[in-house]
Amino acid sequence: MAKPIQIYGPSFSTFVRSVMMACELKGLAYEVTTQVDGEAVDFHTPGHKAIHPYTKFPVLLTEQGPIPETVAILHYLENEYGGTQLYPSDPYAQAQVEAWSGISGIYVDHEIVREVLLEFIFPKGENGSVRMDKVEAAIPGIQNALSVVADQLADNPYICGNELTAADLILIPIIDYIEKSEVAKAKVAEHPNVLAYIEKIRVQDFAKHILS
Ligand SMILES: N[C@@H](CCC(=O)N[C@@H](CS)C(=O)NCC(=O)O)C(=O)O
Repeated sequence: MAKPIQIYGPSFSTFVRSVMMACELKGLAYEVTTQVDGEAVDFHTPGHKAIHPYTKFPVLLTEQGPIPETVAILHYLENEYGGTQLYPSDPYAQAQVEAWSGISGIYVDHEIVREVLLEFIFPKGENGSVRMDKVEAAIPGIQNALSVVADQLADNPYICGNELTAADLILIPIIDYIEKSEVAKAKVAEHPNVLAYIEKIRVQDFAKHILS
């Protein structure tokens, strides 16, 4: 029996979740791990730097060596394995998936995850408190990101059209977290199509255990 695919990182990470969902869609057995070659490797240590030069996760651990960066991992899974297709074959459609993977993983991630959600997970205020002034200042960014997503979903059930693609896998965990957050749940509700999008995804088999 083939060894399960090894995903280095914590399962709460949005990008780790993107890779987990890709494995689910492709019917691949996988493990989320903090070990490399059978040895525990703590985050942000030299061992982590050896597999990702900026000590980020996820990193896919393959027989041929580590693959850092979510987009590279998703492409690898697409090229190496069968199962649900995550990238369309038409060049223009594929470029749209690349574009929306970048927009989701860089700009939407920045405005929602880096600027707001991480402040709740790793509060940097006095005595470990959440810096609510920072959070308040970031609300327009959340609104902007949600408007961008809502506009893109205006005519389509998925972020790049009628089919779920790799770009959705990058976006979904971000929208899931922000929709569950007290601070911005109401902002998501202002965009019924974004709310409908995440609610529709949450009940699907590939996502339900990961997003719960
Ligand atoms: N461009 C990277 C971003 C990965 C990333 O920022 N991951 C976060 C977790 S969601 C992380 O590694 N955070 C730890 C850190 O920044 O030290 C990718 O797409 O894989």
